[in-house]
Amino acid sequence: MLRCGRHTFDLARPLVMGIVNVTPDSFFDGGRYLDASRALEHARRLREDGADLIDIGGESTRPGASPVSESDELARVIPLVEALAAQGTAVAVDTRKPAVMRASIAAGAAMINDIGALTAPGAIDACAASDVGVCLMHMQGEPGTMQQAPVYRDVVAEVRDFLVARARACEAAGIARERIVIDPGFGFGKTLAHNLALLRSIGSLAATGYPVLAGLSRKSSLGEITGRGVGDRLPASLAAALAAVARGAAIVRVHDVRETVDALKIWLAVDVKA
Ligand code: 7PJ
Repeated sequence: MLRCGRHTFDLARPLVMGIVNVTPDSFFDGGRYLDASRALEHARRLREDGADLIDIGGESTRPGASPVSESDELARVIPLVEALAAQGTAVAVDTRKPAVMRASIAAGAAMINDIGALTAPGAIDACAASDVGVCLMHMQGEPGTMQQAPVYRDVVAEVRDFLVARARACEAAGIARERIVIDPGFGFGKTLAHNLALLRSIGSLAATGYPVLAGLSRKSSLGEITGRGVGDRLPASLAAALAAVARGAAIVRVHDVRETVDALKIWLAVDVKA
């Protein structure tokens, strides 16, 4: 079971988190949903398509993206969180800023999804003061420069040890274990080889006992393998989502919810879990 505010998820089947970026510059949907009503409409569509959670991001973290101020991020994100939460949608907010976390939680967010794994001062406390779920993601370096020369001695062990340490820090601060998700952070300070090693080893991350979220949707590693641009990575993304789930991922974070839900239905029909 995963507890996220008033939402409780059964992890017996994989969950789908649908992505809505309200940014001018995200790599796939940047600029498309900057208008709040369009973002809301897109989020509703993703819900209808079968998303269990909607992930709202107001800060692009792609290499070279410009930083966003706290007030801009709040203005982009909070109205959407309020509107979606009021409809009963489980909303995750993708942010690194404690002030955005606190405002999102007050607006009804179910989960805080932090690519910084709640390392900002005050971030753990902002989440511990509520009952939201938290997604702790691994990143090497900072978004602007992380892809320049990522180096690991043992990428799987380092990512796993970091995530377990962050999860323990959250538990020590009062965030119950059932509220915690871990994420290897595909593409965040990782080469293709690092990403593949982590994908192959999702089972060893899942063996920590924390549910694992995998975010591979349309990422550049898929482009490196297929030679396709970001707009032509849907088949690769579906294959990556299935590969992750087959190795024990509990949640997949995707742009293409309808297609992913269909792919998972086939996988579930074959790989029946009693
Ligand atoms: C991830 C994320 C991811 C989690 C982004 C993109 C780049 N949050 N936020 N995991 N990626 N938890 O949308 O591809 O992989 S931003």
